[in-house]
Amino acid sequence: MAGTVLTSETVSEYIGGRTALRKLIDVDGLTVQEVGDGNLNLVFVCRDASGRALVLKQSLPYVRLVGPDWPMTEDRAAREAHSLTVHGRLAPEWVCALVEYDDDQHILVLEDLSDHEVLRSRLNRGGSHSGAFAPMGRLIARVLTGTSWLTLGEEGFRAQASETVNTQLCLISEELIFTEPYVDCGTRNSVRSLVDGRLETLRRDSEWVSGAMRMKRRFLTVQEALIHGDLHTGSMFIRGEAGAADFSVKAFDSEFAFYGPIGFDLGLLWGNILAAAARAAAQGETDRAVSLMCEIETVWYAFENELRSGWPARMKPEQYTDAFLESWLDDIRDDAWGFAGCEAARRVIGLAKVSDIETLDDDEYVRGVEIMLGVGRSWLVNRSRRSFDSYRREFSEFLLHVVS
Ligand code: SR1
Ligand code: MG
Repeated sequence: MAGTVLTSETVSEYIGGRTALRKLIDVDGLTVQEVGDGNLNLVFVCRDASGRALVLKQSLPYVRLVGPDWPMTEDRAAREAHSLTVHGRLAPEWVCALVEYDDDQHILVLEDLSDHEVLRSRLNRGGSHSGAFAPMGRLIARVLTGTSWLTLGEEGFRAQASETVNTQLCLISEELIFTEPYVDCGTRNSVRSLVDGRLETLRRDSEWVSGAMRMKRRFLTVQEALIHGDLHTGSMFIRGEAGAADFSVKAFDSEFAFYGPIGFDLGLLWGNILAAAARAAAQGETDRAVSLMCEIETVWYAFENELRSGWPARMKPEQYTDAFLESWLDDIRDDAWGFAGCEAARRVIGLAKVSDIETLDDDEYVRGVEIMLGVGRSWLVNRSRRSFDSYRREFSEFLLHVVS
């Protein structure tokens, strides 16, 4: 079956042909459902008669969202398998487990998380976000601690970084996040005509455009850790309510992983928290919007505390002093604001939009877009040494202006 694209009909045969998988699931009477709702891959949930389940994810040689006209390396599956393995070792409680990886057919076999839901879906229907974000802040810190030169040493770090280059997937991010929203590329951007004027004003805003180009430079040139590369609320599974015994939060879908700026993972998460808050505000749920926005700080302090707790174990403390840590944290936070601002804009303007905003009715959409573009612009342009107090105040001012 080498080189073939899986279908619901061929999955049983595939599993039956792999010794390790046959021990985990019974292929007789297997039910198979294709559930891929992402932009790139095929995803099959396979369940046997006794309820045992596995998930198979296969990279296609093109971008699923667009079709064969946009070819894409299947090697992204290897990038995902590697990052899941590394991140899973550092934080097994918060990372979807990789069961097996088939490099020939670019198939990842993953733990079944059908009893979880995608966080974005939960947020869109007004569900609880309590407890959802702190684990991601902690995961990002563990990834930074565990994959940076401070742990691997300079030589090991460079070797890892060069083995995990992910050129085509990074190019997607460079184009969709840092280029196309800022220069009208024509075909791939779109907004409802109701906000055309808003977008035209922004495009004439040279501070906004040059702010984004500065972030593109950071994305292209900073190598800090093996980042997830696409960590948003649609790349997080959640189960149960905070405090309950079955509560669980897991990151998945790390095919964009590469050695990049750690603030990118924080910033993407923040930009998507803003999308959830903008949705709530646009629907008149201002208290919920404000409480969602508090999750930005939650992510940060979880990240910062986890990083500080691993700090004593770093290599070469005589070089990497406590003062270095403080300035590094400041730099990471500045990066995160800038990346969050870019993420907010691209999720409204660019090809890969978010359901938080896209499923709003027209009146709500105009309000939601105003918040995403306005708050996002401010984060991007005024990112340097920005305080959490000021982002909270500013969001409340936006609410007054946009929602009242
Ligand atoms: C063509 S891929 C578009 C987007 O989907 C992924 O989830 C990433 O967010 C990417 O930017
Ligand atoms: Mg994805």
